[in-house]
Amino acid sequence: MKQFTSVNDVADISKLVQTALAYKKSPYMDKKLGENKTIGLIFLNPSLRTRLSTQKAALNLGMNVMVMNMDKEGWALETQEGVVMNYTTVEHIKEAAAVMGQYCDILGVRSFPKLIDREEDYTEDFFNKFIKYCGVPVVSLESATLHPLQSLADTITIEEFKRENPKFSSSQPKVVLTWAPHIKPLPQAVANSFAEWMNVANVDFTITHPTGYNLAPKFAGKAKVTTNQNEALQDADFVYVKNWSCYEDYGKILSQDSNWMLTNEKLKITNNAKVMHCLPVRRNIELSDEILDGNNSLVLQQANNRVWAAQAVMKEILITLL
Ligand code: AN0
Ligand code: CP
Repeated sequence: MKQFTSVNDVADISKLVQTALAYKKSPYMDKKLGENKTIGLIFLNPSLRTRLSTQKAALNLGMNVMVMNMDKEGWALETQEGVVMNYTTVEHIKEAAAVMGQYCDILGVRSFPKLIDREEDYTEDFFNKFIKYCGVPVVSLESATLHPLQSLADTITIEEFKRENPKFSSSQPKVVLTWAPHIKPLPQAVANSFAEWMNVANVDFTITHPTGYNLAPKFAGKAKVTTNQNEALQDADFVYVKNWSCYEDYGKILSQDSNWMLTNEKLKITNNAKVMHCLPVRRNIELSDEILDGNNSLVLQQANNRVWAAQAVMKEILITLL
């Protein structure tokens, strides 16, 4: 694998999931693979899980890790061509990315969308320029439109649960992605990415959200879509909860309807579904205490699987550098 920015970079998803689950059993089996290799993790936005799980995964592979909080400690980056840099930006991405590429064998980058100009965000302007100028393999730590390390961890979590439950050996699980309320406009990246991965997984996939919250068609793909949450939850085996701001009325909040928050009462409609969320979660806004503290929540298992997802991805990239 030369880069990891979307599901399309993965030649064999099932093999990647197997590799991750093998690392979960034996974290240090490839301790020599990353010897004398350096990964740089560049954050333009906050992070807990991505930052720590990716560092842990790199250490398990024997790599050196450098972390830079670009938003707080780096120079403000310019991305436009041909501008006179007489305002707030101090350094151009052309130099900054090229310099980081000289210090690192692999770079991980997190850069959220600005949620102002849909065209700029959905063409992944920042990410593509970073990839172009750094000259080394890039792992997405969440881009403007996608969060593939999260979706791989989510896929692993569903696969683990399927393996433990014989009923899924003959039938596809029903997976529902449901919008949830939030007080801030959030990226569509986690939802887009989950949809992209579920659309190629062996599952029956439905998306539910209030009117006006359609995801970009290229990510929603062949999923069933309904604005009736109760109808979507019927017989669900997994319910993935996430807020996102509007794609159509770009970056806007059209609803904060608390009826969309998942509760134990709503869970009764489902097939005793397991509940997933990428975290961080605002309790009693996006998800109720009773769900997060209850037996159906898989959120900590998902966070745990972030380590093995990152380790499997780094292995696939490292073997191309040998
Ligand atoms: C971010 C998002 O929704 O993309 C990161 C999630 C992993 N969440 C927040 O900003 C709260
Ligand atoms: N789920 C996730 O990516 O969490 P962080 O934003 O804390 O990294």
